[in-house]
Amino acid sequence: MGKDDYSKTITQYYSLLLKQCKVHMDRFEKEYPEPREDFHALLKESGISRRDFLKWTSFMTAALMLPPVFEPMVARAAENFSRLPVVWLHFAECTGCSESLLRSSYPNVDDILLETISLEYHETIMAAAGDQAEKCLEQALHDFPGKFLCVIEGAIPRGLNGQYMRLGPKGETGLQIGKKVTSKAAATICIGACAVWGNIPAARPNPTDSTGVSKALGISTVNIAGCPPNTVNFTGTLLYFLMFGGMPPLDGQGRPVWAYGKRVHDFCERRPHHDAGEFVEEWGDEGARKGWCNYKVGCKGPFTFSNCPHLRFNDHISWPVMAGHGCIGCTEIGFWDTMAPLEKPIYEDTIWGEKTVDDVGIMLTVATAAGLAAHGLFSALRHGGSDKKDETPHED
Ligand code: FSX
Ligand code: SF4
Ligand code: F3S
Repeated sequence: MGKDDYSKTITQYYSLLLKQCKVHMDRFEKEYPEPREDFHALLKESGISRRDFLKWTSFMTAALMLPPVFEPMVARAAENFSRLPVVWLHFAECTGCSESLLRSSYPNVDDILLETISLEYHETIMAAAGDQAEKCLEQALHDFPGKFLCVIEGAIPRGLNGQYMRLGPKGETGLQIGKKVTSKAAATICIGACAVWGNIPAARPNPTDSTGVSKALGISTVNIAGCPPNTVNFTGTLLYFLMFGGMPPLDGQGRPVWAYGKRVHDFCERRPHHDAGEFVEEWGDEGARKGWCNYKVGCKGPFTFSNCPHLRFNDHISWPVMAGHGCIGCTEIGFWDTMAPLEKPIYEDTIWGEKTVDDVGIMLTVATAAGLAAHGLFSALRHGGSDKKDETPHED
């Protein structure tokens, strides 16, 4: 195919996609409740100008890997954000994910979007409690079957048939509530490493036999990984759902490719130091003061797929490496067990012995791109390629 034919095909593809998006949004506006909030009035109240909103729109469109012609659709989806009913469940976790999403001293467009979200049920922030809360949940399942999004924070304990976690006035187990709600949802989004893989609640020896939602309930989930995840990765995924009525392309671990398709190491501002062999050898040494690479003090950036260096946190202020620590790999499969010990480098016990960090990183990149079981490869890395079985109880 020539260059001109290729450009023509791409243009045709995007114009079809745009048409699809418009059809879906027209239908969405007909079928879903009226917006609960005047989004532009809220932006104004928060001091966010029209110009800032347009800047955000083009940033978000590019982040979602869409061409600029989709910017008006991203704006339209943002205006419709408050029409999408959401049921938000909490299982075994620290609630840091909600905290990170909902707390913000200087709200930006993403924070305003989350403020407008139509939360039919959210245990942490809803005023209702006990029976009253239970009624809100039943009402949402009754009013919006097949239309609401189920967002889940936290791992699900499976031990003793789920007895380690009982919730609500009826004392249902996490397993029961999870099944009941997700079976009626349009889609289930796991937010945070706990809901995705189990994380700390599932760390060895995992006495409650906790695991991620997908595995515990035997369903497919969209996984917004991280501990906690970045707000933008969540709002962007919801915007995509509003625009197309489905979830964005996902990688083999259920993570949206637009957010988790690239390695932290490849966009890290300390990468030139890594390539020049300039490493922090111990905390507080000269290298640390000069902002050199944190690989030798345990940075897992070469093994971690996430857009943290681009997006950063807290209104783009900082991210783990910029703050002086290594990336602990919180968006990666089997976190936390697979990344522990957090302040020790990984390559010391790899099957390749003294390979450079980049050699190992490239192998992981190739394996992930090829859709291989990254966990299997990772287990091999962590266990020195011996026959020793991966003992991670939540990842069999
Ligand atoms: Fe887990 Fe989230 Fe880490 Fe905490 O809900 S991903 S422990 S920030 O709170 O689930
Ligand atoms: Fe950055 Fe960590 Fe990679 Fe060093 S190892 S360049 S600190 S991501
Ligand atoms: Fe987590 Fe590493 Fe990003 S620790 S927040 S994936 S930089």
